[in-house]
Amino acid sequence: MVQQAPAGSFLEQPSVSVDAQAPEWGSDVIAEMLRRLGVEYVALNPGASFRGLHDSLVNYNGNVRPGMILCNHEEIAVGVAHGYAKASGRPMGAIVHSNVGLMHATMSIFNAWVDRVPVMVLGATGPMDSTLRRPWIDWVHTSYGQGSIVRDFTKWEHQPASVAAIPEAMLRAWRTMLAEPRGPVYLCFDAGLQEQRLDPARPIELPDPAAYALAAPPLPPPEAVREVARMLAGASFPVLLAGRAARTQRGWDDLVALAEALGAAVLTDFKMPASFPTDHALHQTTPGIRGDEAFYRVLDQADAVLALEWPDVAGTLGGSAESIAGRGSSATGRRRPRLANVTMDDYAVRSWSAEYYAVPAAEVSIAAPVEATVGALLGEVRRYLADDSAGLERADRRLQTHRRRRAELEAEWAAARDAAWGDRPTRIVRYVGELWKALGERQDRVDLVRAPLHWPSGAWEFRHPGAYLGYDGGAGVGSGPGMAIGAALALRGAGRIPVAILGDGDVLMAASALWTAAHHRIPLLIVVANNRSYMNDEIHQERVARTRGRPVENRWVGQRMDEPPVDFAGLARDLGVEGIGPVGDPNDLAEAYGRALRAVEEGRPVLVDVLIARS
Ligand SMILES: Cc1ncc(C[n+]2csc(CCOP(=O)(O)OP(=O)(O)O)c2C)c(N)n1
Ligand SMILES: [Mg+2]
Repeated sequence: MVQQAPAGSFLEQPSVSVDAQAPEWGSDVIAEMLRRLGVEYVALNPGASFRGLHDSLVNYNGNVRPGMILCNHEEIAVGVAHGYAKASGRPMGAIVHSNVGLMHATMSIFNAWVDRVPVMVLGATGPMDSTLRRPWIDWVHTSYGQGSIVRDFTKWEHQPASVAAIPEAMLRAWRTMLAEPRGPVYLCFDAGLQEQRLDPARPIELPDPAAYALAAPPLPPPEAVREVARMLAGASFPVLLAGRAARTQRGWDDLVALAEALGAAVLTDFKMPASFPTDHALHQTTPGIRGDEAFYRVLDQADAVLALEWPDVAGTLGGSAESIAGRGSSATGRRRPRLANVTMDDYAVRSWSAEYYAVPAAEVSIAAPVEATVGALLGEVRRYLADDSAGLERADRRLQTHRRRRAELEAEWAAARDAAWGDRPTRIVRYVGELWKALGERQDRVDLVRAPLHWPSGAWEFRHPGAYLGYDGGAGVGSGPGMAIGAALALRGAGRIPVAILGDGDVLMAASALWTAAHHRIPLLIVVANNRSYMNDEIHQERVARTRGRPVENRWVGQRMDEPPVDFAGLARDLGVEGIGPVGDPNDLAEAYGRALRAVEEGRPVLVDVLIARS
């Protein structure tokens, strides 16, 4: 019997009552293992290649643990799982149809790979035993070695060859995706095996996952930690590059304590989740997708750098605020501070994509999780400085210098904000600043799950882990809506306010995700930063035109999304999400955001379309 879950219940989806039973069909084993692994949700778009599994999830598991999240594109389904894992630290599943669904999902799987986020992708194939194939479609949807299309950007892909082999394969997938560095895995289930009736005389052995401990992550070698502590404590201008550096409050607090003990400047990267309080005096820049002038001014002074899961250390040290404009970043050796690099990335180097970046000239490299390393470093640095009054004094002087510089920066940011506040069309400082103001006393409960590539300084502060979840890993447009909804799903019922500020191009590419938020009653606020253009690429065309002495006025051709403009609020409404806007007048933002935040607090997804300046 299908029952509608009462409004406000945790799962917010139909659950089916079923009696506890032993697996009868091959796919019941998969469903049973998902339950045993504690998978809370699977995001999916249906397909006959996993109709066996679909039946087991509904009629064997009762559509709980995992519950289905219905998506209208596989790219969105995997994006939902990606966002969920980022917000909760727990993986969920995504189920994709044989070959075609997996092909749709590839970009999102790549994103999760680059972002080091665990996602359990389950798929299917028509029967390997050709005598079991239905005419036509099972042949079209059978492929040999299907996982090879995602092999280069998953930690493991596999197709178990019997029902009895499924439990072990699922255990392997689980522990592999959770071992550091984390990442997505793909398991492909033969439709013939899913639909195989099990022989009651030969029961399948079902393991208790608790008996298979996950591997404990490596610890940083004490000698290496001591060396780095010496390097930092002895430096005259140490700098911390805080990348994916603090998942937990403990890690966050340790990093703050380390920076304070050293009087070190801290730089963050907007591609990475929040790791350091942006309103701290030692935070010496705006979190940016690339370094701005303030960022490089700090780096230019560094004589020792500690990089913590930082994306492209060599490129950063060789770069400048302008380096994105041209080709080739590095004047190699432009900056040569002493460098300590803490990253697990050496264990994720593969050949197909180059997200390993250039080899940085690190004096010490530590392949251990950042939080454990920072915790150990903090103890060592404190020990060094306890016996070194001159060192302590230097750290304190740096702290004062950074405080003064931070006050200068804040004055610059405020001046820039004031200058642009009244501009029409609305500038980013205004539409972000107004939202921060509208949040008011709710600021400590907001989690910014996605944001535009450019971020205004001093307009919004991150003060706890999860305050901002970072970018998508692979820089794939269309990832925003799914990831935002997945993060909001993880945060549902936790008293948080998930907010995603997404580009109009990003939303348009995956707009059907809005329906999923409406259908599953997932509260979140989506702000469309609507410049009616693929603006990032207009800017590129302008640069190329300038370099070539060609007319920059043509930069918009093949980039603009007007004539007709997209009515995002109308689109949202059509998909069951409350739509507000377009808001063209910046003075109307406060009211629009106020209304939207009330709706989110009442448990509804809402979209605000904000018309913004093209720049
Ligand atoms: C799948 C994919 N297609 C194309 C691109 C190239 N690209 C990078 S940013 C961008 C523009 C995105 O437009 P929008 O979301 O409106 O943001 P805006 O640049 O206007 O702020 C494009 C097309 C990409 N990164 N990924
Ligand atoms: Mg745009």
